[in-house]
Amino acid sequence: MKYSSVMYLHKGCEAEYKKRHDELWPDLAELLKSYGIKNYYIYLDESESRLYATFDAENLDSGALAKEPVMQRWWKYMADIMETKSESFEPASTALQEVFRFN
Ligand code: RM4
Repeated sequence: MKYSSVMYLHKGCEAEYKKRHDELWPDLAELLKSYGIKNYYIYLDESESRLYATFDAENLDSGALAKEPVMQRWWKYMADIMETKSESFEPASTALQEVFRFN
């Protein structure tokens, strides 16, 4: 299954966001892999500072992933440059609906 969502970056943080992902923590990469996440892409719309994310996973337990210490540490690390949910450091996001696919 393909997951797609939009996240909200603080204006002026585009380069820092890319830098942090270019230097993605190896333990986070391992964690995402262990949850079956692959083909993970994040695209930036510079005009709106929006981040469009898409990845593939089967039977993803997103609730369990959200509780993983490495995931929580990463979200906290990213929280100074992204909009987060009010009750946690998890990025605020909106799920995107698939309206077209051409394979
Ligand atoms: C993003 C955000 C997402 C995470 C990726 C790796 O900035 O924190 O939740 O999956 O990084």
